[in-house]
Amino acid sequence: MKVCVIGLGYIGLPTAAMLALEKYKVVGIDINKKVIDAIYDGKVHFFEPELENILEHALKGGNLRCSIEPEQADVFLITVPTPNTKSRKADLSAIHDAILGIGPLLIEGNLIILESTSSVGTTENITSMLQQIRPELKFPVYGTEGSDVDVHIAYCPERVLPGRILEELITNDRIVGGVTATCALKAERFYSSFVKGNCVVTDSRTAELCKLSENAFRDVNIAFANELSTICDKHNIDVWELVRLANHHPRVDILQPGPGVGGHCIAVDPWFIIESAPAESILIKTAREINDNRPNVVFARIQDSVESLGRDVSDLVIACFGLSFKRDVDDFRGSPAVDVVEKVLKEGFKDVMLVEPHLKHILPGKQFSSARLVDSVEALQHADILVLLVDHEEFRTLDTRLRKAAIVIDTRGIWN
Ligand code: SAJ
Repeated sequence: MKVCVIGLGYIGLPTAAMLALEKYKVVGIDINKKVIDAIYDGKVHFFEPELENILEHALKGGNLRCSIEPEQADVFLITVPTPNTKSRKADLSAIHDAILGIGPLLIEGNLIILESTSSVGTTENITSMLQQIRPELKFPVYGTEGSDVDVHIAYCPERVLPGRILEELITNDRIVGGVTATCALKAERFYSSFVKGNCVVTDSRTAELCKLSENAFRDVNIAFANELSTICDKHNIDVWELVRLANHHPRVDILQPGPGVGGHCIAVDPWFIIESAPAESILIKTAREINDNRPNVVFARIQDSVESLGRDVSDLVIACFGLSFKRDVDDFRGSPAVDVVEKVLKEGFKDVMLVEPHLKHILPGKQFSSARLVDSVEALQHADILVLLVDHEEFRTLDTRLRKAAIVIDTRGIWN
């Protein structure tokens, strides 16, 4: 069986490599030729444990090829990015482009699966698009049983955690939402061939909202933890101890407070819900605002600590630990740590040190060019203020007793 995976990013590339090792014939499609050239050189354009290794096996095994043009296949998997526009609207243009690309290639018996995070109703919309592009083929109609169609279409959201993608691709349960009941069963059969978790069948609309709800749930929970953090500051209580104690209750599971929510999923996906039902999404929107405001809260703490030292900012050295959007990844997109450092850089410190094991250099003339990339030891020895922004493994084991700094702002609760 041949699978055409469209979009070779964080989800598409690991999925393509894994399917090739499962003995599917796979062609991976990406509009960026540089991405494809790098893949053939055995290099992955982002860090994910084990991925380069698995990619090498998949390419050597002969079941994986890459191309910039989609080709005919039995199954089309769409794994393209769906970001937000500046005005917080879902940008689904990459999905539409993928549909325009595969529409002319479709033949009877094909299965199309959308995995990209999408607004409610997107799978039905792409089905209507395809019906217009290929009027001679019979496409499914949402809500019907739909056994007599030529092409089956389903929505099966990706749910893997960056840093654990290869494991979770196989072990996570999958939500399989068909445009019709038969579409769901066809897609379920495909996933069951390589997924060890349960494949739970539903309709495409429910599956779309299910994906968005999972990420919005996490966002709301983190916002709750962040709100507790400011309440604890007021009462001079250690929020991490509070959360640890509360979580001893068998039905309480509060997440960890931090400098904000970053990346391209949790901080983005709730806006898909808000856009589609603004009057009804009060809690979800408030949580977004609380989490988006966290870098300002951290920066205000830095300003307070400068004041408490009673020295001019131009006389102080500050060291910020971590820039990525979360621990142990090299992804800086939407990182709250980056937000905080950008504010720090404008403040006029004598020296701004950055410690980030996942950053090789700071390029002259680019973002952070007025900061210095140093190792942990140098930062501990010379900085007057230490700000921990990301809980990378390397920072957990650091002996902060060796520090010169009078002030330590630990936004992740690993040094206290
Ligand atoms: N964060 C906290 N406190 C916590 C947990 C996370 O502040 O207790 C912050 C992180 O530091 C980071 C942000 O939240 O800045 C998001 O990190 P994450 O690890 O929670 O999530 P992502 O964005 O890497 O991946 C999420 C996952 N969704 C859920 O856990 C519900 C993943 O399973 C999804 O596949 C992924 O979004 C996606 O692609 O949608």
